[in-house]
Amino acid sequence: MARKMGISAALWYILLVNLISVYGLVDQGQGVYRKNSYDSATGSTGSFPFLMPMVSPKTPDLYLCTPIKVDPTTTYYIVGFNPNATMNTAHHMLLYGCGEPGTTKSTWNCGEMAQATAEEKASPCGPRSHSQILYAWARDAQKVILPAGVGFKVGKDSPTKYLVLQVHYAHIDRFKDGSTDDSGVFLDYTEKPLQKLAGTLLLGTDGIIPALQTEHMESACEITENKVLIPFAYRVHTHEMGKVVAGYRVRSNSEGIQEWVQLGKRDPLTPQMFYNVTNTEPIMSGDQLAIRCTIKNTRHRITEIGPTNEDEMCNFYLMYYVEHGDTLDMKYCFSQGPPYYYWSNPDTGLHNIPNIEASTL
Ligand code: IYT
Ligand code: CU
Ligand code: CU
Repeated sequence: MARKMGISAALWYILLVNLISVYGLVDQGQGVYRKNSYDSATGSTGSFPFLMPMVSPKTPDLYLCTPIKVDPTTTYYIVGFNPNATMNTAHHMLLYGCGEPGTTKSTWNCGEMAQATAEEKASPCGPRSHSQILYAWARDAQKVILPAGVGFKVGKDSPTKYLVLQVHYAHIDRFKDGSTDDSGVFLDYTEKPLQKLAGTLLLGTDGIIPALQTEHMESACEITENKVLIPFAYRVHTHEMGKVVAGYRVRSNSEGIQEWVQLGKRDPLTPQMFYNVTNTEPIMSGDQLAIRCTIKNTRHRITEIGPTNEDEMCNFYLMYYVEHGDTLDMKYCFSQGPPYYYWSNPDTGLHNIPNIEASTL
């Protein structure tokens, strides 16, 4: 929430910084890591404020990132996300789990759409680093609590060594007088080991959409790891020409007929947050996961998959947990997309494909 710089804000900031260094889940930069003694003793939940460090963005549509290094001596489990933002200030927020942050700075420009200007910019996570989205906020979305006993593992025993918060500042009028902002998210966490671990799988496509055409951008992967996944949330992402994004679990029944069970289906131009899946039935080895984005190219030229608003994207994030053991080694499921890959290609092993546009499936 935006705050005017003043004595109260300055005091509040000092208090916050103190709070971080004493009760730190994590620390900025190369600080000292302190254990959260009350937490490890009782197994209770702590709340870590992961907020923008009082920034005052000066360019419209800025995507700003700020990192925190997770205390590498301890394993933590994030069990809830409590947003501190309003849509008057922040257009969206994404929380990334990274192996390395995109830069060593305390804030940087990290827009996927940020064009190659003279200005420096970098992705939320470092190049070739482990990277996954843990949380997404838009449009005054409420607090998110993971299912009971489920957590995202971060820190010592996890590839997530840093958390990076991205805030999209669409309108900057309110910062003209020097006001500052501390949008972000309070992370509910525990040090008590949790059996049920949360993970995200990102399905998507590459490809091109011919001028003035509606394309189906499709991808599918078989789960080959011997794990049982309980899906609980999904998020879709396209740019402005996306019409529908849908995801399915595909499983052959005893007659050998493939049954398509919907995991989620949305208009991607509604707020791109995580929503509850439409079906929480387990996903098992041998099942396929299949996604489709329907994209309508209204331009008189080809549109490609790419990072800017002149390009498109087709993404379906599936958030799941496992009852025991580790999350999937498979983190991505991308296809070449149109004009090469379609569900209906003979070599995909997909049959009984639903007529998505016409049906409620
Ligand atoms: C080419 C593409 O589809 N990019 C997506 C998905 C993506 C996300 C992550 C690709 C990689 C990642 O490490 I995390 I490699 C994409 O950029 N999606 C945007 C965000 O920038 C992540 C989105 O809002 O979903
Ligand atoms: Cu945004
Ligand atoms: Cu995108």
